Amino acid sequence: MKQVHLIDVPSFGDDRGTLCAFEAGKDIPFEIKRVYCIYHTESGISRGFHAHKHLKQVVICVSGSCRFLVDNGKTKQEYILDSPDKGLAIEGLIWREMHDFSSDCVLIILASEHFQESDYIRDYSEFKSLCLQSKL
Ligand code: T46
Repeated sequence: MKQVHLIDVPSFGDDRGTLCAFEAGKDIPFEIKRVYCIYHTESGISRGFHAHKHLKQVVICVSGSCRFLVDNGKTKQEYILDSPDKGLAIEGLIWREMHDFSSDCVLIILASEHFQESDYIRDYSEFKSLCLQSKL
């Protein structure tokens, strides 16, 4: 799926622990305008269930794990996010869902735009018809 890819950054471990870094303009394929976190999601709870019209994002799991589903209206793909040195980059018309959060899961999300509810598509049938229109 060309609108979604994993970014791997090197991690530097020594006897003090591990450090890894995502650099704007190098690893992150957009100017970062917003950073938000998702945490304390209880097991059995799922999140997301929407797409974005214009937003680009990179999702990094800095603690624990979750299953992240992406859907371009034709194909669905799942990623297990479980490491701070991997970022899931998403752009374009992609439906996303997050499932199977571990109790210690913390996601940090880097976003290309400020928060705007009007950028969300929260209805799956609207998402599907926009996918069809965008392919015309
Ligand atoms: C996404 C996935 C991965 C704000 O006020 N500011 C913000 O920057 C964000 C992201 C959300 N909000 C408000 C909007 C809702 O009242 O926080 C509340 C929870 O947001 P939502 O239900 O959209 O959260 P998720 O976890 O379903 O989705 C979030 C992002 O909204 C979304 O862009 O791609 O994480």
